[in-house]
Amino acid sequence: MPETAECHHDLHTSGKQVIDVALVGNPNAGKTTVFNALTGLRQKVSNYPGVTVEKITGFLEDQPGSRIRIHDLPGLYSLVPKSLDDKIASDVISSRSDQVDNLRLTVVVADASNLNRNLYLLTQVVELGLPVLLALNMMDAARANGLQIDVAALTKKLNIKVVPLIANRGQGINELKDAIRHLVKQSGNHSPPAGILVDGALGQVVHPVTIWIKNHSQLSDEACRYEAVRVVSNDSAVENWRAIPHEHSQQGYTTLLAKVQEARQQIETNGSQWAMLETQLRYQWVDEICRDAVKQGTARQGLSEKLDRILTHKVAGPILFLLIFAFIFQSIFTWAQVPMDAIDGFVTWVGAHVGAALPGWILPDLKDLLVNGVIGGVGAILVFLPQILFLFFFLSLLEDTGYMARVAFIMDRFMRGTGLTGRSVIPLLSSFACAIPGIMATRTISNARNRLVTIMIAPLMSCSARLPVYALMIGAFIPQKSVLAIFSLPGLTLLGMYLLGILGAIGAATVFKWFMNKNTRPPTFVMELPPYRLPSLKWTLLQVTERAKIFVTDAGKIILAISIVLWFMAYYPRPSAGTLPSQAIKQSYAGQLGHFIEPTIKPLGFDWKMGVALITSFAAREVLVSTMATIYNVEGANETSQSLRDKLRSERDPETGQAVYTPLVSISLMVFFVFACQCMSTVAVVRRETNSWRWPMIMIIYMTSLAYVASFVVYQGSKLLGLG
Ligand SMILES: Nc1nc2c(ncn2[C@@H]2O[C@H](COP(=O)(O)OP(=O)(O)OP(=O)(O)O)[C@@H](O)[C@H]2O)c(=O)[nH]1
Ligand SMILES: [Mg+2]
Repeated sequence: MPETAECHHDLHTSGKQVIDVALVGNPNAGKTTVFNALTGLRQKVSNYPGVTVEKITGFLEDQPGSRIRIHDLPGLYSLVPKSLDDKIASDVISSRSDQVDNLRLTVVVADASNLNRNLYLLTQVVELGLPVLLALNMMDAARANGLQIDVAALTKKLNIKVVPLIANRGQGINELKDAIRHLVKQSGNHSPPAGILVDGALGQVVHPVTIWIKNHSQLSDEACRYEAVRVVSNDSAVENWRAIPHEHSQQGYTTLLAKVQEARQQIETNGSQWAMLETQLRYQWVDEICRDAVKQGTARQGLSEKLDRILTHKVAGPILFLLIFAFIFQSIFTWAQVPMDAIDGFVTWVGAHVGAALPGWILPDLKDLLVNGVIGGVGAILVFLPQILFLFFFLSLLEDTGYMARVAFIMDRFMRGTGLTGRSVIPLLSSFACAIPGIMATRTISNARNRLVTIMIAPLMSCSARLPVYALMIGAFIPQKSVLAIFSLPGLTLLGMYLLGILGAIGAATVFKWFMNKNTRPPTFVMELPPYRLPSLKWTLLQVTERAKIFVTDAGKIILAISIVLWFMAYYPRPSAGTLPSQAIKQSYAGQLGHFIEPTIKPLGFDWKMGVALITSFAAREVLVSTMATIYNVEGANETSQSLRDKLRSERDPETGQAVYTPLVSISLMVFFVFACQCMSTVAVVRRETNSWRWPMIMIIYMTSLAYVASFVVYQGSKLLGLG
């Protein structure tokens, strides 16, 4: 979280002037890896373009009292922004951001294994006139590709400091720190770096425009030439000069237009395209630099290409995707069983012992609150922590290896009908962990309509908060049968819930497309496929621990609060002596509330206890589990040794004596959770990202209706067919 990163250091910096340093570079070049190494923070790093979507700030890890503030920025290919995250980055380094007011140095982080394309951005950045440092990252990958980079020659050609790095192994980081410290000290007297060549014939062609700009600005001669090129090859750059006040009326904006037109005509006569002028010049310059500084040796056979031939294959690709996910969900059940049982035993043990150890003078009510409300409620969720951790672990592995980028590629085909492209897939896949980072990641989508649709469907992807609910229901009611020898029924049921969410998302996107704009064709999807990489186990585990901490603290607070409130509602008013526990809980406030809404949810197969849990889970989904636990604990105060799963299994309708929960009820409940919008944090983020209440409102209404209808169809439909 960026906020914590900033306040952590505020103590050291109060009263002193802070120097800002920005990290820029192409997406997936390793900026965040460099940032983490410089600052000691642990921001999310992953092997696909578009991980970082907001500015993140930390201080250079230094002697105490460092004043060098580093900004990690979203990746970008060019200073002409295309999407929201691009704009955040280009605004900061073009000094248009008021949060970064003392920018003294720009560090361009480049992927050395793809130097030409990465240097393109550098050619634009050096022209901004600030000191620039080139952090040449991924030297290991360059070497593996057979590239030999002559750092000294590169330094000389560019006339800026170049530091070679292997950031993920920490190599070169100390040199980079030294270079940053050195450069920010001597700011003001840096020698200008080399830039693109605007002389000879081209200089002649753009000369009139250069002169006009010179007469209308305070730019240096150099900068005027660069700007002239940009203006000639780019209409929106011309537009920028419209508002410039012009004292010499005959040289006003219309004159500029005429001069630009003339220059463009001349370029066309020479057989070039004016719109390509800037790009061509920059690549010419980059090529010339690389000619001297980079030698192409023999590359190792591309393993990435070989793997891609199978993994992104038209038929094999989607099948492998399903197999991989089936395997993951199955492992979540089997591997998590041992730690789950251990936590379960521990929580039950703590509950029993705390209850027994409390001194006699403590009010029995307070004792019950502690044991059944707090320990019981929070403990019920903790039991599912191992499964959530396994999910995070696998997702993180898939991202770090570069496989997630392939999934975007595979899914692009299936998304076409919805008007979305593979670009929306990565935000959707991040929503498997949590919809909030998923919604943030939509900032990389340049098409505004597609971004909005992706935001609206992201919460349909099953997030980790649904996992405890699925796991409780599947664990209690889906028999451990094997299917086709290698799969198990619980694992497949879980996969089914995730697929149902994906199908729901595709369906909803189709409907949104229909309402919003029927005729636009989806933009073509271009995404760089990163090379496959061996993930670092250490980093993966660090990221998983980080997520676990967030889950326990963030979710823990909500769960604790709701468990306490719920305990009060289930415990009071106290029944008169001799009332049966099942009667007492019915007469409690929670019981009254549950019975009030029972008629609405009965058609879905839910009883009043689930009704209460449904209400509380609108704050956060996993609260369902703690709510059920609290209600059952209060009801059967003396038999806490049973796990919640067993209590659900043995619950009988007091009148008919039949089981309240059947496999069908559990499926109906899971289906409800697949679709329902039960997360206040998501609603808040949608409100922020769309800047209106309209879309979050539409989201709550459409998701909840979808959930109700789907559960209804599943439950009543199966009944009609004589199932369950
Ligand atoms: N081989 C190799 N991999 C690296 C190196 N530095 C970073 N990586 C990996 O490259 C991938 C991208 O790293 P990030 O730091 O997330 O890249 P980024 O530039 O912040 O990406 P965006 O935020 O998407 O723009 C991750 O899988 C890193 O582990 C390096 O020096 N060598
Ligand atoms: Mg990043």
